Amino acid sequence: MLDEKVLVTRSSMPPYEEYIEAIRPLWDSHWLTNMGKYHRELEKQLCDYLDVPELSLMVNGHMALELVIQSFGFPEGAEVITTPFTFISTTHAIVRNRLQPVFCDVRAEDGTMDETKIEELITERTVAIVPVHVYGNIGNIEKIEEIAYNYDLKVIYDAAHAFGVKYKGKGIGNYGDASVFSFHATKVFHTIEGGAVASSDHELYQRLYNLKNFGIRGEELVVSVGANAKMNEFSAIMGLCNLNHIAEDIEGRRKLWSKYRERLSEIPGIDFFADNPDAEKNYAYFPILLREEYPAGRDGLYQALQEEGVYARKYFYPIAPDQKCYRKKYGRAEVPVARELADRVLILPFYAEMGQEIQDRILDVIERR
Ligand code: T4K
Repeated sequence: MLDEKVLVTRSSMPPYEEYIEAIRPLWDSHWLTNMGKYHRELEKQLCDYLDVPELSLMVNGHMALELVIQSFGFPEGAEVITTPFTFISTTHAIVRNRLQPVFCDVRAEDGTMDETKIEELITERTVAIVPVHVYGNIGNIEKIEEIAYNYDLKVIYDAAHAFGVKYKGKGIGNYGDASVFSFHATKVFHTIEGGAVASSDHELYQRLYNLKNFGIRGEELVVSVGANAKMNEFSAIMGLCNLNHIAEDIEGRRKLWSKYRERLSEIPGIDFFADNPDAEKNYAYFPILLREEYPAGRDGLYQALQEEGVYARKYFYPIAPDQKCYRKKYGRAEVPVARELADRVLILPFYAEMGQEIQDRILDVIERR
């Protein structure tokens, strides 16, 4: 049993003094939110890091997704093809916009949307495709975008897990009509809570600005009905500090990732998701898939790890359409691959600071079962 609980992840923290020094100017300026100086600086630095021309910061990834979907003005009840194998936020963002999610199955090799099953789901009511770069995996995005182009559909990527991923040498936020990142405390890069939309459509940013700031365009001018989804200055400064350390953080993850892969590859009954050779990874999560040859099975391993104080997670089980809030509403989705992956997947603890010792103990438990 480990002395301390080991959770699936642990927020990276910049050195205490660095953050304290960085927030000190706020005590002079008293300017804490509403697109302040640090908000603007973070947007600028993130455009560089993510290799995107423009970016709109948001209070969190979910609101970014909800508002970007809203910004396209789809008619109520229109259909959006999406993936069942995701965090519930993706589906909620569609449904809370009064749109109908249509679940497309995923690819066994990487958990991303199965591009060969999209066309059969398209109807005259389909308006968009919302795929997810699940765990930072990049699927067949060329084919998805080709289908969208042929049927005049928008492609909005949920890139919550894909911070910093590059595809064919370009920042992943350059693909589709828009991409949404999450900067939640549990992510590779975080602003405590936060998120952003990236798009190459300049007009979209005007609509997003109105949606995230009450539609206010002047002291006496409100041009549209907007929400409040602005990132505050404390969060923006956390982001700026975390960006200073992102390279070493990702390097720490890479080392742990290689060790996990090396030792787990020796164990019968453990599979991994395939890497896309054209994508540069961000080492966001470490998912494994348990097969019958692994005697304890997924749930047995989950339990055995907990007995040793290690809290792995079953992201994403049950799949979104099987959750209580959707089960009755939309009937049973025909997504056997997603259901099978959800039954087999386990996310192992994985964060730069975890260190070799804890990792070895986790690996020992997995090997013993
Ligand atoms: N789309 C996708 C595909 C997503 O995965 C997400 C979020 C979103 C959209 C929405 O983005 P945000 O609105 O969240 O920006 C966690 C995260 O809260 C969530 O951001 C993330 N996906 C999801 C996959 O994981 P939970 O319910 O598992 O969080 P929780 O509280 O159980 O935390 C997990 C572990 O993280 C803890 O065991 C310890 C560690 N942790 C947690 C917190 C809150 C920390 O180290 N520090 C912390 O402050 O959802």
